[in-house]
Amino acid sequence: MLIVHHLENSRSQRILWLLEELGVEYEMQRYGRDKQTGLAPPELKEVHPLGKAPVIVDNGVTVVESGAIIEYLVNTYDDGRLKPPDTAAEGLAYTYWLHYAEGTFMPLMIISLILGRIETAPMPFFIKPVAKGIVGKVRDSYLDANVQNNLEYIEQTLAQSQWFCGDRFTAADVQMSFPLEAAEVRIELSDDYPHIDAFLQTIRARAAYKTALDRGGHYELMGSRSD
Ligand SMILES: N[C@@H](CCC(=O)N[C@@H](CS)C(=O)NCC(=O)O)C(=O)O
Repeated sequence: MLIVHHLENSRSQRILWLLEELGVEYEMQRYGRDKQTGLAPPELKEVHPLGKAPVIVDNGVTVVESGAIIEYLVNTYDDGRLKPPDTAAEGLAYTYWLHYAEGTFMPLMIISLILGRIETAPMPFFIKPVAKGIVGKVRDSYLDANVQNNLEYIEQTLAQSQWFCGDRFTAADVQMSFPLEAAEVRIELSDDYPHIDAFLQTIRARAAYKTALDRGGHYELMGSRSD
């Protein structure tokens, strides 16, 4: 039986969703985050040295890294529904978005999370304005423009077709769901990015997404509108 090591409120939620879309049976091992740090518990290091989620174990093979897990699952269990042919233009788009999610977009969300943590960290009162000044500088000189640029790019993509690889739903949409849910925690998407907002509403209406939510447990991403 395939095992998914699932960390609450995390990227591994989309792996549960993909498994539901594929109709693959799986067992779930659920881990809670440390209440103060938000980090994964040490037990996850027993599954893989990096101690991050998601991790899957299938037939004795351990697979980590969301994109690699998605490729493995689609190559092993899909009947051609969730991946466009390699030769088609959609095939290139599929590979692109599968990598883009973690390679380009998520680092911006992590920077945003860390800056938010610095702003709210307990520190001597005379350090606070200095810390806030540095955080503000990083936001103004790098983060905000990059997040906006990327969201505009994604918005244009979804204005042209309903899904990331054209008119059909693929596993690249599953991979892209998490970055967009992370962005949604920080930015009111419906104002400036109506197609991204519609994408999120559409995936949430899918039966497999809902089943995965029921199985994965409470799902609430870290970050806030001020991060
Ligand atoms: N790029 C990796 C990122 C893995 C990752 O950072 N996972 C987060 C969950 S959203 C995690 O395990 N965080 C807990 C921690 O860092 O202790 C992937 O997509 O699998």
